[in-house]
Amino acid sequence: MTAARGRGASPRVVVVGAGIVGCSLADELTARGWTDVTVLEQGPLPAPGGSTSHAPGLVFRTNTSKCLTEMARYTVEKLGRLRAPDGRPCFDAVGGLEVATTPARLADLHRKAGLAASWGVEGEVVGPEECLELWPLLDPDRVLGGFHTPGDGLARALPASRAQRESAAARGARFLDRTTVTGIEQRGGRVTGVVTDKGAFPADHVVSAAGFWGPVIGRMAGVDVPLLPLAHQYARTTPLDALAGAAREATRPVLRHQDRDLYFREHTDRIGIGSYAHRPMPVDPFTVPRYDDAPVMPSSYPFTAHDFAPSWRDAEALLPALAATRVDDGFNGVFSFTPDGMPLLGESRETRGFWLAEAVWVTHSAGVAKALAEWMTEGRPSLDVHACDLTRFEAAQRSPAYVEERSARQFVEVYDIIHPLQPPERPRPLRVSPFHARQSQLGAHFLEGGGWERPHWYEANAPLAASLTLPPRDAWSATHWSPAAAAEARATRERVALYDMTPLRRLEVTGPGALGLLQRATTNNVARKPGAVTYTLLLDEAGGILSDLTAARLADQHFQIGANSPADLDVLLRAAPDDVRIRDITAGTCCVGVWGPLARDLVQPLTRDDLSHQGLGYFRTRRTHIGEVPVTAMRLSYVGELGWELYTTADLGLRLWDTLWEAGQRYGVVAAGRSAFDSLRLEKGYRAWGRDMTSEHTPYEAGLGFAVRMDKGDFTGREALLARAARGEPARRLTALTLDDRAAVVLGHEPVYVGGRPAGHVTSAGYGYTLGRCVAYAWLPPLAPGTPVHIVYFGEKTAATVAEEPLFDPQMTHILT
Ligand code: FAD
Ligand code: THG
Repeated sequence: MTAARGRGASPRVVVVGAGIVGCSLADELTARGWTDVTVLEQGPLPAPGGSTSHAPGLVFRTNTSKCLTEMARYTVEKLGRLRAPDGRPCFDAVGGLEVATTPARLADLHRKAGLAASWGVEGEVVGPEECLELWPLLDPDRVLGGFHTPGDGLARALPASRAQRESAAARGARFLDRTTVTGIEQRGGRVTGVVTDKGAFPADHVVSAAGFWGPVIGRMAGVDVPLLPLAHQYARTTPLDALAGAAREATRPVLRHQDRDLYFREHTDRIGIGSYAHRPMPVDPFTVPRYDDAPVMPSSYPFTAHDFAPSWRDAEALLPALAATRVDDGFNGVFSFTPDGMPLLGESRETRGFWLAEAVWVTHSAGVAKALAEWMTEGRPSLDVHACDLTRFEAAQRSPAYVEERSARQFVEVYDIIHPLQPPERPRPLRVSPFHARQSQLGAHFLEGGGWERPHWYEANAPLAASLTLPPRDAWSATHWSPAAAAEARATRERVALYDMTPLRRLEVTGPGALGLLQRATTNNVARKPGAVTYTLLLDEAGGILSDLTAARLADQHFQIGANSPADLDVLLRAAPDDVRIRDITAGTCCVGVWGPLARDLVQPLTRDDLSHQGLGYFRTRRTHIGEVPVTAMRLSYVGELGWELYTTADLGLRLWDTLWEAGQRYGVVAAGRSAFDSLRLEKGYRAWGRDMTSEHTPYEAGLGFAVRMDKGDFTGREALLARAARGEPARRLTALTLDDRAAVVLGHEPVYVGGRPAGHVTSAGYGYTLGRCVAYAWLPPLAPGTPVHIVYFGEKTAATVAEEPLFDPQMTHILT
């Protein structure tokens, strides 16, 4: 497409929507040299009537997600540099204050302060007096403390949109308002342009930055856009005496009262109040009135005072001075929610050249635009954005029923204290493995991931834990945890356990070009004889880790790939020539991991094939039968024990489980869940992609250099790795730590200090039951084993020590038997 337009010509981009996201994207694209950018907007500029047109613009950067925090940080920096026509910056760093009125919230603010420290956001938990100094209108009897972030504040969304529009226009971008996109044209699976009420616009790339109209634009392109527009109430009070004569729009920090789902900002002599406390009020994006037909603007619905009444009482309780005021004006403003609260970014798998920049807050707008512009112009964003990747939702998770249920839930829970393992309640169960009935009988405590019901531990194993001495846990780390997990870990190390590996993503790569594709797309040498399994990495062009894979060569032209995120399929599909076929076979198949020193005693009698160490060595695969069930057996284990992953089709899964279960009774087999699984892999030092390493890290930094074969010929990322190696030692490493106090635990995302100074953050962590202490992996500068560090967990310091890897079984005696 691009080539047809001649060498050097800038690709033609059409951006749908001139809200803050569309304007920022045009700016970021043109800043990177793409000049043929047309932004089409159905409403009138400068305030076209989408969510941006009335956003109160509060920016709190700290988020559980590092990616969102970095996007917010960039937005704040950029808007701080931009000037509005009145000469003032587009960001006003009045600071942020989140107050606690309950002990649970106060504890959570300490956790949040840890997140802020991990992601490099300045902030501190302050006492009630300091909260009152920052916000004198607060009721002194109500506030237990607060989290103060001096760099947060107010984004001026419309001036910021305008400033970015102007700089984009100066570099050649066109902005056409009162132009409604009505269709997306495509040929051969690629976009070729858009149709509007003012004519057609050819394009090589179309970006939907249409805010809550995203599903409407998506439908034109045949792409699901899993977001739900919801109305959210915002009101402004009548003037307050206490603010009379205020010279500036705002001087006090933006304020959150999350125990009551409220936030506040000043509007010179008034207070603006936003509420998430009311019922979810979904809006159908297909029937939203057009600009000229809307009473105010399309994103603004009439204020429903009765919905606001409880919030008003809560606001008055927090800020008693409000009693002398009332709601002067208010509205129900519409914006987007997704099933997991994260934006929807990236290029569609079905329609190439069709990109989404949807469900983005003002807070993250410039950061999102930068990431997407990098992605479009350079092929990758410099930030790890996998948590925002639109491919993360599978078919069932894109169904309207699912999107409505989950997205409304996100609205309700937006300010709730949510444990990192907490699964949403509905709609469940959604995806289940063939073993689900047996797991339920064993009292599985199911958590959910990727729509799958995943046993975390089994209550049936709780009695086994009675003989174990386990240190007591704090309430937070004891949530979604059970001593049964310790018993399951122990049984895996001492006897044998069955693990449901069904949710592990499986891709089938077949055809004459299969080997060539995997050789070019991944780092290890997979040109080995059928029967070999290879641990290999997917890198991007900059050498960042997109995934770690196992590639099992089942036949000359047939590989089975053990993968991580849905994006892995996209990466391979993009790189695949016509003579390769790639299918995601996860849904129709299943897998049991049988691991432990007695695994061979259990499995060998069930098959006529030789499963001895000589018969099927480590990282080897073969087809065999377990009883009646044809299986593909792969001798590898993420838990560091002898055993196999046994794959079969979904219809035979239950039979496979039952056969193994029955045969295992005399060996004391247990069913074991992810809680034990995670503990065991941490002891063994096996990294979890997405948590321990991402596209922001190279294999050498992540300790995965052993999976890179520089001598095998060219592969994606090789050049970049060479260039980086020439620059010397990596400045940071994924480092194993053990906690000094045997009773201490951390869970991940906590800040790590070396010599008392912030030095990095914990990626994943868990109690190592074999080691008898907590293991934590962390990104840190290179440190010698034995170096003392400390981690901060809920505001408390806990001592830890840099450990030598692997922590468990360095001689491999548990595996090579
Ligand atoms: P929009 O601003 O909605 O822009 C999309 C544009 O696409 C619209 O202008 C629309 O007209 C155009 N469009 C749609 N369809 C077509 C078509 N077919 N053809 C041409 N153009 C089309 N965020 C924060 O970070 N902090 C806050 O404090 C905050 N408070 C909020 C309070 C309220 C009451 C509301 C409603 C939202 C709030 N938000 C806040 C969220 C924030 O406003 C939005 O997330 C953000 O403005 C979305 O920007 P956007 O550019 O993606 O979408
Ligand atoms: N099983 C299968 N595929 C997978 C995983 C799995 N793909 C995704 C993810 N999990 C990959 N992660 C790992 C991590 C470590 C190992 C296997 C998969 C592993 N590593 C050994 C080591 O580091 O010593 C062996 C490496 C080697 O010999 O090259 O076993 O769980 N099917």
